[in-house]
Amino acid sequence: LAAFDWTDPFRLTDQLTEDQRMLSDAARVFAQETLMPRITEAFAEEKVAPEVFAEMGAAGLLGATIGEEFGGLGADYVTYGLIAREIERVDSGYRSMMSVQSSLVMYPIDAYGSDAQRAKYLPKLASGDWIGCFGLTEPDAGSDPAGMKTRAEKIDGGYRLTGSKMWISNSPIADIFVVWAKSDAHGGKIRGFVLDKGQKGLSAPKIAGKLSLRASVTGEIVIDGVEVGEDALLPGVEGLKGPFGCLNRARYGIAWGVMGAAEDCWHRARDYGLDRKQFGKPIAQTQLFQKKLADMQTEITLGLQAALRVGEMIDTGKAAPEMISLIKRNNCGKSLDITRLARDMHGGNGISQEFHVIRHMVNLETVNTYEGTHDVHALILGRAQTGLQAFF
Ligand code: TGC
Ligand code: FAD
Repeated sequence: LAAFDWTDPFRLTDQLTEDQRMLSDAARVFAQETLMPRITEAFAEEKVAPEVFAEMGAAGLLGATIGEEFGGLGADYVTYGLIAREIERVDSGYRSMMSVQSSLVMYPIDAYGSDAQRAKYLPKLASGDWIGCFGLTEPDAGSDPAGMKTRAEKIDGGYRLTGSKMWISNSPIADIFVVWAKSDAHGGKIRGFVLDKGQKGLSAPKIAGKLSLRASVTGEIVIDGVEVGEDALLPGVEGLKGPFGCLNRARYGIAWGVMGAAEDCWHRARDYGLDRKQFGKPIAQTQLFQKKLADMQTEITLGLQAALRVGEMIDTGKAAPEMISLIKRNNCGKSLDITRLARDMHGGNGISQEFHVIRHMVNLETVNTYEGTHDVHALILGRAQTGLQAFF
């Protein structure tokens, strides 16, 4: 029988291609060398850091699945997931910045945009020269985006948009705003629009007072009669399947990302338990401590294997949205449990920024909520099993 690698029980690494391993390793080096040294201060001071986008862009981590002709890597979705895992091993806020840019801004422009929109926006978004945001949620429409109030009315040569979006990652520093609105000219159907910073009536105030995801800036989008030309409309999609098509990709990336945060907490808890002595022996030599480590290892191993399976199905065109709900929900919930365990296993030190675990823990409260809450994904899976929708 083969030897057991406690850090990688099912030998995930052996299941990857050479290219996937190489890009994952490069993302890990970037995350540890460029992001890790600044995270404690960025989180504590809630530092807005637009330069992180250009650094990620230079490392090839923005829009990795987008074609090389537009500045992407033309990589597969397994690679995208591996990148998310490495960035979130440092912090969920940095992963959020990367996944909004990649899955929620570049993806819809690539998939639903015109040739002119692709040529105008994608290269600058890939390099990180431009920062993007995605406006779906509104003050009165979170889990139920169909209830959005933002409207696009037809005017000569284009549209006038009015409404407001809430809890939007990157919006205060964004150059590009992908927003979703009900369009009168399209029978009230939801359509996507690409707005540019500086357009009259468009503003994005920061939301202050966040105690989670503090390294990633979040804001509103106020759209007060913003007038745009026909060229601002994303021509290729209509209805809720537009934003949901983007969310499928971002939710999938989150399922990998949160495993990175959980792995960081698991390894830190193990190291701490080996060093810390109480009652004359390392706390890692107690049964309760080892049970917690075994639970962490088990859930992470299963969660990563599930994410890899779904990634391979996306790459071969066989994935269904419900598969993504299953791994987004499970991996977020399990990672949140793991970060809480790690916090406890560090004792009093666990609440200090120096030990990192409480930062991951409070971040994962957000990640468990955004992109569809834990319970909303349960309802999606419940509907798929029973044929009965229980949302309303
Ligand atoms: P429903 O009737 O289920 O569907 C309406 C239309 O949409 C289609 N559809 C999908 N298409 C592709 N992928 C999916 N996952 C899809 N889910 C639904 C569906 O086929 C239908 O199409 P059509 O052509 O028949 O009209 O719609 P519903 O209103 O009943 O939906 C209910 C529910 C709960 C499933 C849905 O609204 C939901 O998922 N709510 C959660 C909202 C959410 O996830 N918001 C995320 C905002 S963005 C964000 O959080 C970014 S944070 C990023 C970061 O910082 O990292
Ligand atoms: P609500 O929908 O009001 O939910 C509150 C509670 O009610 C939850 O527990 C939920 O599970 C429960 N609930 C709701 N409906 C039901 C039901 N039918 N049955 C049972 N329980 C139910 N959005 C964007 O569009 N773009 C972004 O970039 C973005 N970034 C974000 C960044 C951060 C830091 C945060 C916190 C949020 C972000 N969001 C973004 C918004 C996020 O997607 C929403 O917060 C999320 O979808 C939940 O919506 P809500 O906050 O309105 O909560």
